[in-house]
Formats: sequence, structure tokens, C-alpha cells
Amino acid sequence: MSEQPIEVNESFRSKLKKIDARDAKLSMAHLYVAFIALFLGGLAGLLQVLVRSGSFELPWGINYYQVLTVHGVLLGLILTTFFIFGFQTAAMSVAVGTLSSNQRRLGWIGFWVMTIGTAMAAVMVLLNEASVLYTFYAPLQAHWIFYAGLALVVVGSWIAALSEALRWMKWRKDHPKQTTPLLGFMVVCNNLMWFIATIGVATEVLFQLLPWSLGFVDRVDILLSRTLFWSFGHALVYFWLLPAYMIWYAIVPQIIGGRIFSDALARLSFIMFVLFSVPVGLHHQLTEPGVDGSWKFLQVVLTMMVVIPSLLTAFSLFATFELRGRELGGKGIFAWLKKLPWHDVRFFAPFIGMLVFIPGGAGGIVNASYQMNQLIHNTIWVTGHFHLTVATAVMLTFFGATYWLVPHLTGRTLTKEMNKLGIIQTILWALGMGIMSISMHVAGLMGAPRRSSFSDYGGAEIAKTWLSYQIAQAVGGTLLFIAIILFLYIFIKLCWATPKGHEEFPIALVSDHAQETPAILENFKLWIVILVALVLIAYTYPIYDIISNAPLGSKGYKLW
Ligand code: HAS
Ligand code: CU
Repeated sequence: MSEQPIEVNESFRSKLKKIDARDAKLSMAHLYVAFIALFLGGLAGLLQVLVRSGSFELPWGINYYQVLTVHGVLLGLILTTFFIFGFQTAAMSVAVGTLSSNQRRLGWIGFWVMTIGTAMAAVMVLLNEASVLYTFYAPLQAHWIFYAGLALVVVGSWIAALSEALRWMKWRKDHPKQTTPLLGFMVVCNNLMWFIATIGVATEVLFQLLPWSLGFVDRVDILLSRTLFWSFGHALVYFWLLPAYMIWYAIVPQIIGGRIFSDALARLSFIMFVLFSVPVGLHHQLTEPGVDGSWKFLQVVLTMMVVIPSLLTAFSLFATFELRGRELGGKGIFAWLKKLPWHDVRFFAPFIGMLVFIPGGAGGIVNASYQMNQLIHNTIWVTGHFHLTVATAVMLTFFGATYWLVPHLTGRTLTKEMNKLGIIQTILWALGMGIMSISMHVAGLMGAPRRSSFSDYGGAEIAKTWLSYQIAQAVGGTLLFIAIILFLYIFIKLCWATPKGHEEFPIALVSDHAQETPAILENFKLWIVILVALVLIAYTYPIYDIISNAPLGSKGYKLW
């Protein structure tokens, strides 16, 4: 048992300093861009639910799919990526150590490359030259500057990840044979997974979409482009999720005054994400012809493997909460829950996120079940699924983290008033998203399609059954927009107005009862070999098959 004496934990704690001001600036720069994207993307979302309710028409010739592209790109790609690198920069700096000036310079280069890429893509969408949604499926064809912009966002993220990797390598050199601090280890895992996953989408953009949109080639292989996209697209959702898991595992226990249940279990779950996040993309293409069913089946099995680390996470977190609740004198099967700090938004927001992830994850398992996918694919059920997962579980966690991270970075305090507003914001978000996502799930089961601007389908009988759910979506969406405004108000206050002070960057200690962490978990060479092998097994033959039996390919379409 207890191989981790309390002194080690305490000396670790005393080493945790306030973040270096220069690293804080880099982190904040990311958060500014992230939350501008939140505002604009949220506004687009509000417009969409209003259009879909059938009671509103977009003015000035603005096109529904243009708005939907703004929404998906800004929230799904820009808000997430910028928040994640902002958070990870701060986490590395505090948990592993201040960045060297070269590492920080790389961080800034990454930031600017991503920002310039974002601006390029945004201009093209605003000019209505790229209304191709966030998945940019061919044969819909956008202006080449849109694809080049997104490629720069990816390249910028590689540079930012490199800066973090270099910081970690330096730590390893300075601390031979020691285990990397948990948060640092998690950042390295997330970046490694991200790097491997983005190779697929970079290949698609560089070798297919760019030459085609520039007019160098006439036609593009649709199935190949979608397969490359989804080899990235599923790992993308875990790239969003893992920073939330970092907060759940390593930070929330400290906020509640508890301990991390098991360091080894947390690391094991991250390694499982590294291994199984990439070779599963075909579960987004189960209804597509041209890929043999047995390969789809293999990837469905691997998808079920990647559910396991989430189940491990649920178990560990529940254990942390229960241990803390009982330590505070809580009794009964669930009565100890009352002892948790419900009035503290730094706990409340991520906890609601966790609760919502239970139905969100269960919906994911439905989606991944080969046969059931036939029922829900391309319906608005899927939209409901990802508004529970990324837009609630992940986003509420990011909001909850912003409430301590920003004052930590700006040298201010989270006042009682801001804490209270944060709790109201969380409740509004959960309520809005609950109403919207439940109606999306139900309407989806009744056949309502996703990615569609129509509400009544020319008076078709079946469409009438969806209408009331579309109105409910508008109600939910409106609540969400109010919650965004409230969040931005709190963010601005924490940046510039609340009293100066010191807000903790909370990093939890590991339970004294936890077993020692096995060294193998840190053996990234081994994990990379297994990861590459799994990707090759899952994708080599399907891609060979797609290429060798390729039809003529498609020319580009601009349907908007
Ligand atoms: Fe998904 C489609 C399958 C998780 C996001 N997903 C999407 C799309 C997005 C998305 C954006 O197989 C749409 C893409 C598009 O535009 O077409 N998804 C899964 C599976 C999981 C899953 C198996 N998805 C996520 C996460 C996302 C996300 C996470 C974002 C962050 N998804 C699919 C499939 C499709 C899909 C198909 C394609 C559908 C189609 O046909 O188009 C799993 O990872 C889920 C595992 C999670 C769990 C939950 C564990 C619960 C936890 C909370 C614990 C709570 C505590 C509190 C401790 C098993 C960890 C307890 C306290 C108490 C008091 C109770
Ligand atoms: Cu997926």
C-alpha cells in the first residue's frame, strides 16, 4: 500500500508557484481569441435555432449554411483549440515549470499562426465563399483560402504542442527516472494523440482539397477525403474531452479538498485514449458504401475499447467524491453527496458537466452500435449527442476552469458575487442545453434530419411531428445565448475589474492509499509503436481498397 508518503506530496505542493507573468500572458492571449469565438459562434447558434423554429428569416441575404459554418468552425474548432492551448500552456508552466524563452517564443509563434489561419478561414466564410460546415465535406467546394486557413490552425497547434513537448523533455532531463507530474503527463498524451490524428486531415487538405480548390485537378475522391477526415474527426472529440478530464482528475479533487483516487488509473485511462482514439473514425461512416463491413466492424470494436477509459474515469471520480464526502462526515449510500461544496462554482460547473456526460456518453454508445447507427445517422439526434458531450460536459468544465484560471493569470480574485453569477450561468447553461438536446434527441428519433435549413418541408405530414421540438430547441438556444453573455460579463470582470489578489491554480495530491505508479505508463516509445500498429491495422487495407477501386471522383459544387 501507501508508497507515496505524505512528505512527498507536501514538498510537491510547496513547489507549486504562481505562474510566471510571461507564461500567463501567452495563456491569456489564447483565452481572448477563444471567447471572441464563443460570442460570435454563440450568436450564430441563436440565429439557427430561430430559423429552424420556422418563425424567423435571416436578413440581408445571409444564408443558413453560412451561419451554420460560422457556428461549427468557431465553436467546434476555434474556441476549443484556443482554450485548450491556453489552458495547457498554464498547466505546463505551473505543474512542470516555467517555459524557457525559446519555448515561450515557439508558443507565441504557434498562437499567431493559428490566429492568422483563423482570420483567413473566417473572412472566406463571411464572404460566403466557404459555406461548407465544420466538417468541410467534399464535393462541397470552398475557396482555397478557407482550407489554407484551417491548415494553418493545425500547423500552429503543432508548434504550440512542440513548445509544450520541449518543456516536458527538459523536465525529464532534469529529473531522471522520476514520474512526470500528472498534469504534464496528461498534456503530453493529449498533444501526442492530436499530432497523430491531425496527420489524416492534413493529408486530406494538402493533397486533395487544396489542389482541387485551386483548380490544379478537376476531381476529388470523396470517399478517401471523408475517410481521411474521420481518421482525425473522432480523435478531435477526445482532444476536446481530455483537457476536461485533466480538470476532473487533477484539479476538481483539490477544489473539494480531496485527493486524486489513483494516479496510475488516471494515467492508464489517458494512455488508452492515446491508443484507441485514432483507429476508430469509420464509426462516423457506418452508412457509407465503399468500405467493407468487416473493417467497419473492427473499428466499432475499437470504439467500444475507447469507452473503457471513460468508465474508469467515472469510477475514479465517484471514488474521489465519495471519499471526500465521507471524510466530511457524510453517511448513507448517497447522503454524503450533500457534503460536497455545491456553492463553489469551480466545483459546481464541472460536476454538472460530469452528470450530463452520463447520458451524453450513453448516446455515444448507441451511435457506435453498428445497427442502431442506421436509425440515428444524419438525424438531429447526433446534434443532440454532441451538444451534451462537447457543448455541455466539456464546455461547462472549461467555464468552471475559467473562473479560477483567469484570476490566477490576471492576479485578481473570484469574488463571492462572481461566484454566484457563475452558478447562475451554469444553471442557465444546463437548462438551455437540456431543453435543446433532449428535443434534438427525440426529434432525431422521429426522423428529423440534421444539417438542414428546412423546418416544414413544404407541409409534409412527418415534418409536422417535429415542429414542437424545433420550438423547444429555440427556447433552449435562447437560454444558452443569455448564458454566454453572462459568462462573458464574468470573464471581463475577472480580467480587468475584480479586486487584486491571489487565486490558486488548484492541483490535487494523490491519495496516500494509492499504489505506486508503474514506470511503464511513462514509456511513450512503446505506446507510439502500439498506436501506429493499431492505426495501420485499422486503416491500411480500407484505404488501399478505396484508392485501388476509386471511381472517377467528383468535381466541386457550390450549392449555397
Ligand atoms: Fe460522439 C458523433 C460515438 C463521445 C462528440 N460525437 C459525434 C459528433 C460529435 C461527437 C461532435 O459511434 C458529430 C460529428 C459530426 O459532425 O458528424 N461518441 C461516441 C462514443 C463516445 C462518444 C462511443 N462524442 C463523444 C465525446 C464528444 C463527442 C466525448 C465530444 C467531446 N459519436 C459517436 C458516433 C458518432 C458520434 C458513433 C457518429 C454518429 C453518426 O452516425 O453520425 C464515447 O467516448 C462515450 C463514452 C462515455 C461514457 C460516459 C462516462 C461518464 C463519465 C461521467 C462520470 C460522472 C460522475 C459524476 C463521476 C461511457 C466519465 C457521478 C456523480 C453522481 C452523483 C452520479
Ligand atoms: Cu466519433
